Amino acid sequence: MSGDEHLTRWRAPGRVNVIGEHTDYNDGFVLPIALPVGVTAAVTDRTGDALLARSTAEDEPVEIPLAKLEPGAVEGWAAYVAGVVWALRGRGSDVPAVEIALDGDVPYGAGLSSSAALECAVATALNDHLDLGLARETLIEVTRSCENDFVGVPTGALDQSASLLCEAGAALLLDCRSGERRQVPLDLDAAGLALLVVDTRAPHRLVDGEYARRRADCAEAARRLGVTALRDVTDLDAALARLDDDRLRRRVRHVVTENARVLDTVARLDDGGPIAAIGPLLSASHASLRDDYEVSSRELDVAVEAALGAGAHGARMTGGGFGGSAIALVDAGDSDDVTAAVERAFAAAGLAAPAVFTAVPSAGARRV
Ligand code: GAF
Repeated sequence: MSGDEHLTRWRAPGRVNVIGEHTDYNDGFVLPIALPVGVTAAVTDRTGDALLARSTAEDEPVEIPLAKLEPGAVEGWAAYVAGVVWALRGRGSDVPAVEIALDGDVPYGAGLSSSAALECAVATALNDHLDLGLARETLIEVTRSCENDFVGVPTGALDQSASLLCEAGAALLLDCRSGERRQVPLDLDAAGLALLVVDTRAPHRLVDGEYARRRADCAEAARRLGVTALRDVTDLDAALARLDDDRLRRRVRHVVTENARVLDTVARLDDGGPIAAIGPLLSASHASLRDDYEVSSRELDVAVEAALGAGAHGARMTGGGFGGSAIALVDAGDSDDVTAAVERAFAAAGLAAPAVFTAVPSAGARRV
């Protein structure tokens, strides 16, 4: 790689979603914060006609001929790099041979958006280095296309939006239908609170088909109800009465009540009352994801129950589920006690020890 003066370095963060789970692909609302952990991408020019991707986490770099960039041609971590270049070129941006070097500290498989952080770091670094002039909204489309069309995981836009649009000290309220958004101040420190992240270390994998099945359930329910997306269900009782499939009824109930909980959460944050008042909404979200949407796991349930038992104001799984991480809103002074209670509960349940850390609402993707 050439000297440092030629480097374009961008860092894009992982995220936790405060509330609004499995609502993004139903045209609904989400409320994520960016984490201090992230992925840094450095871009340099190179001669020839191939892309070179290297990562400090991997032994070998991967070289990908630009002419061979197509879905299925690259596997593993390098697919997220290749997919961003593929999506940029597909929409007419001229991306020549470059070297992209990655470094990161988002725990992999923890449901904290390590792949979106990687995609967004690569996209913002290339946008800057090649002077592509693309707006953040376009970069969300590019990175989501990488994930959906190149890597082949049918996610919504929550993770990429969080990584690209979040600001320090705030949660991002995003309407996934209109793209309308607003920063909602979230000064946990001043409120004497802490948001704990419990990485259950039970690998979260969206590629196993369960995520796609939830999406298919929602699409089918919307079709039977005659609405564009479940976001459009305004009378939940009437909608439930029209569906005779119990599984679809539960999926609909989760999405509709979850959207309402996001808006309630924001209303409580807006009204200047105690931030801790959002706790019961977080816990209700978990119950809904566990019972109606069926995306929780034993580890996530143990984490949530132990945190609540130790005095957390609210707790829930965050992200896609099926493993990954939970969050707990606690009095800052109780952080150690809640952490110890969660660790004890994992040990008592015969589970491997979780990793617990504090989430601080941090900046979205930026040049470093
Ligand atoms: C994963 C997906 F990538 C997001 O798009 C979102 O659907 C989330 O699961 C659930 O809210 O993180």
